[in-house]
Amino acid sequence: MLDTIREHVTEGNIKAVPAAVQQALDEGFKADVILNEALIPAMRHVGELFEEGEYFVPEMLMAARAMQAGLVILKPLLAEIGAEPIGKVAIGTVKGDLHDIGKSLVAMMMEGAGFAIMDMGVDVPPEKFVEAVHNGAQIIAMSALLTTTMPNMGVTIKAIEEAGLRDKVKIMVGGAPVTQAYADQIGADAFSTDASAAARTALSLLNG
Ligand code: B1M
Repeated sequence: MLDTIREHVTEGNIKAVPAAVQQALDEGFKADVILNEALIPAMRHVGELFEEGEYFVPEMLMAARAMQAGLVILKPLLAEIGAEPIGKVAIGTVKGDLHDIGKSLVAMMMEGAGFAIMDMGVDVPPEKFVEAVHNGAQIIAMSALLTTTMPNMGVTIKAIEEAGLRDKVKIMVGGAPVTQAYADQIGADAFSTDASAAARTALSLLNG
């Protein structure tokens, strides 16, 4: 049954995943086992297929949505058994920037990796990121798609510094115009090129 769920997620079969998850529960599989041994490994595999050039953004989005359809069923049960997320990420597209798709993909891949996600949406001002750190975010993940909005990543990092919270949080950045050199220049802890790499980066930030 877990193999079947993994296959459906990898294929992005949004209808089949919830049905298979429900069937697994009916057969006695525990919610955390379905999460950790089917949904999360399937998304990891999808990330690998993306990095190998076998999958593109649409396939990755379909898989992420299929996984989320399964998560809808599991979430209340996971809360009941107290399965803890591995960490808390607050993610948003920076102030002035309305591009949503890449940020949402990153959020989905991170959720697939086991993180609790606070998705703050688009056009997120620095003070909202600061508030997220106050609310327990261990990682701030900022996306920007415009060369004109990229500087707001640096402004946000400064705001977090000025609030005296810089040592309480790891900060990662990404988006089409962002580079490692830029991330270094503004004092971010990490940069990733795509959603799958971002999920791996978040894991290593948390462990390092
Ligand atoms: Co706009 N747009 N857009 N746009 N748009 C771009 C970005 C642009 C490159 C198009 C172009 O001119 N060739 C250009 C930017 C130029 C620049 O600054 N260098 C541009 C422009 C100019 C604009 C407007 C200013 C246009 C105008 O009104 N004159 C305007 C700005 C609005 C605003 O934000 N204030 C605008 C508006 C829009 C739409 C609203 C129409 C729409 C967005 C809809 C939406 O998001 N809901 C839109 C779109 C769709 C695009 C393009 C075509 C596609 C962006 C996209 O979704 N890509 C884009 C051209 C292009 O990229 N080819 C373009 C797919 C997505 C999966 O990729 O977001 O790069 P991406 O995310 C990747 C990685 O970057 C990475 O992982 C993701 C998945 O692998 N990543 C991270 C992203 N965030 C990350 C965070 C991380 C790590 C990795 O860690 C935290």
